[in-house]
Amino acid sequence: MTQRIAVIPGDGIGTEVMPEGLRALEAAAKKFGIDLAFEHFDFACCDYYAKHGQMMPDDWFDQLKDFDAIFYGAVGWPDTVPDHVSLWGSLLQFRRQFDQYINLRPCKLLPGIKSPLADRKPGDIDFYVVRENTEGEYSSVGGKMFEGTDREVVIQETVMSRHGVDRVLKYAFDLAQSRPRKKLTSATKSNGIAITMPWWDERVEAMSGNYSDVSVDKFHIDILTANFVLHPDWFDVVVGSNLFGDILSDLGPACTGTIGVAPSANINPEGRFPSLFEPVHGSAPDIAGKGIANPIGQIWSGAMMLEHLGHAEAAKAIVDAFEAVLAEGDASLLTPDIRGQGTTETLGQAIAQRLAE
Ligand code: GGG
Repeated sequence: MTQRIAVIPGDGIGTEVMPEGLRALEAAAKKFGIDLAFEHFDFACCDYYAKHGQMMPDDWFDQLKDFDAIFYGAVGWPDTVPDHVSLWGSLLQFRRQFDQYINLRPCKLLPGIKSPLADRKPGDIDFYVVRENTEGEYSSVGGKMFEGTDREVVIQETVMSRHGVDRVLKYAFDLAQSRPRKKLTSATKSNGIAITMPWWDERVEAMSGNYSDVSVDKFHIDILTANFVLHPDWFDVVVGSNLFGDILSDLGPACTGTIGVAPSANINPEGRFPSLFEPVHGSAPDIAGKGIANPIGQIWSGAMMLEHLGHAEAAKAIVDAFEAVLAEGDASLLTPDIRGQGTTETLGQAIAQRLAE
């Protein structure tokens, strides 16, 4: 059975790491006899906006809805399109219209990479952030009054629905239950944000009744971020709102040495719509065009995509391959963010070669 993948490199380093993501997927597909058909799209990027005045064509939903998955790079080129315009015109549309309500972001200290935290070794940091992905603080509800005057008022509402919060909590509890430590941490700020966040805590309390074997911790986001740095080994599955999950899933990988390796899966668990796989990092204009971006975030996202599509063995082979290359630590192959002198391509090629062995 052919599985159809929509490939969207996006902006900046997205266009540089995507070929390495595809190289790894092709090597894994060959090794495990998987039939993947890649179709490339030039929208959901700021170049498309420059030509068309919008990030995507009007019929983007129909063009993409029948794919088995979407493989995305990065979005954003603030010199030409304001970041909120590029993000709301592309990635956030995918997440919302394809109801990808889970954003699953593993955070793992990999062999050969030095954590900026003292004395941490692989195994010490190994947790998931489960980010609510379609509502919360990322809402389009709000407005401006008296714009441009000194009476100017701006309002943006946080939107939390029982349906939306319960389904992400259920996913996070299920994930925690499936892991050896069976531990769930919920991120809120219920002392300061006194309506939505205490209500989130109540939903966690209610859901925990169905999972007597899962231990539950609740933290305010401020001390939780401190504990990510001080005690990353405490965490197993961390669940949070759209904004808190976003922040935690940049901070977590930073504690593992580089955000360049962090993958993510934007999942529609029911499979009604395609799920989307992308590195956590953005388009990184500061290093774009230099060929030095770490491709592992894209490659690992490809592994998550394969697992989602039912190819767990091939997904594991990709992870094993990049872990082996990292463990060997040949600095001439590794990218500068992990203390190497290599390029996006040297690291991507080494991983694909290892996969082919
Ligand atoms: N590859 C992910 C990407 O380009 N992210 C850009 C970004 O700013 N994302 C914000 C978000 O994930 O909500």
